[in-house]
Amino acid sequence: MPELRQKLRKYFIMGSQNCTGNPVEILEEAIAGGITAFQYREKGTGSLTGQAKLELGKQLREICRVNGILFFINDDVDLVVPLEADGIHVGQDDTPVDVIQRQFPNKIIGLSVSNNQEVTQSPIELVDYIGAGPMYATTTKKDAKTPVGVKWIHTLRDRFPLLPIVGIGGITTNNASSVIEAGADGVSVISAITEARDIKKAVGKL
Ligand code: 3NM
Repeated sequence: MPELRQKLRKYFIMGSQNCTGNPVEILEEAIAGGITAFQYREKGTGSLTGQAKLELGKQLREICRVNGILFFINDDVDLVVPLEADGIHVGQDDTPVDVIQRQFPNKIIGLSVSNNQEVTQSPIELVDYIGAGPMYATTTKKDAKTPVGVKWIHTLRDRFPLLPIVGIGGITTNNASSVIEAGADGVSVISAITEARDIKKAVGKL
């Protein structure tokens, strides 16, 4: 578990819909900058489907494997086996955690929680890490909830002293340190990397 906490420190999430440039090059630059985990999230307007989604996933997966970076799939249960993912991340409205845990007993499972009610209704004991957010306002996820701020990290850390926790949503090179100082093990970001003018520098500052 301490090892997972370290590996979630700089957790880059991306799909082709988030990239103006080549996703493969963006991932390679992010790795050169020092990301520690990657999630393939091919979702929303402009995202790839079917074979194209699988093919890009295979390329990104291979880059992570070669570089020793954890590779996660966002909710896309069907991609876990073909892409040999290390883990899967789900939200409250996705495939239930207990179903995923039974289907993939050896995969890392991440779950998003935004409030106490979601914690109460979730089997946290089956989860390897939690994503807490949105920390700040974000335009990347169209249906993102109201920002909960770093107070939510404090609340979760008090309640789960040893569980790996990552903050997500609206995290930038300027506010990432507040999320870590509040008790998170890592920061999950999309636009802070995909929209950075200098990706390597941006990752360094996260
Ligand atoms: N999940 P950016 S917010 C994928 O609150 C995602 O659960 C969120 O993008 C949640 O780093 C979000 O560009 C988008 O704000 C994160």
